[in-house]
Amino acid sequence: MAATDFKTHFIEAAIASGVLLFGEFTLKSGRKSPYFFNAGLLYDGKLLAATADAFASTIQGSLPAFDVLFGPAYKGIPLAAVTAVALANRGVDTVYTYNRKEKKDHGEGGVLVGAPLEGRRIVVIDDVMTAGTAIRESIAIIKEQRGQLVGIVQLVDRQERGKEGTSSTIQEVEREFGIPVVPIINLTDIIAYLKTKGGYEAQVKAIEEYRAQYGVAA
Ligand code: OMP
Repeated sequence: MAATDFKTHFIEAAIASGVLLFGEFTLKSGRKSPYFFNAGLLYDGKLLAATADAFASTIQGSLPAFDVLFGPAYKGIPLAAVTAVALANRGVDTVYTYNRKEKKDHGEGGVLVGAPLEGRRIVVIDDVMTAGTAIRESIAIIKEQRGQLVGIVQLVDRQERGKEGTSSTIQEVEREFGIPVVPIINLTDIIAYLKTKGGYEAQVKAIEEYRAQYGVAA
């Protein structure tokens, strides 16, 4: 499937399965948003397979060589796992790791599950980027474990302003950590889909107002 076909198909399926919702949502950053992307509801096998393929293509096309996929808890965990499978199906051997939200002090213990990160090149696979708090938490874990971050792939870039307030969160993270951050879909794709589809005029209006307040130019 071509990249644009994937985007249209993915946004359509995400709306149909309630992964992409319209209404009033308070975000982690405190911003009040007229839409929300809930990767926790991405439980349809076919849609997940298509998502894994998109992650794999993005990694192969836009990111440097790496050793480990890191999927941050919770929503990044299945995304990293299915992406490792999609890469294996393409003949690319890789390993993946995720963190626990709670540190375990019995059994095997520790904060990480999966491949060790120390001394290895890491790509982060995650769901949504808004103001950058979640991704900075992941980067801190990788640093603590002495892994080398080489790139980030996000399922959805909301194209919002970062903490500094002028450039986008993605640009801020790229600058601060000197690595590429590549989204699979972004808000521009979502708006374009809604406009082409028709019948979403009120939602588009609300999203464009929100974008005027918190967004950055595409
Ligand atoms: P930041 O930490 O502000 O970048 O927000 C990203 C996190 O917010 C994601 O990892 C999600 O937990 C959550 N989120 C969504 O899942 N979907 C959205 O559409 C928006 C958010 C959000 O709260 O900004």
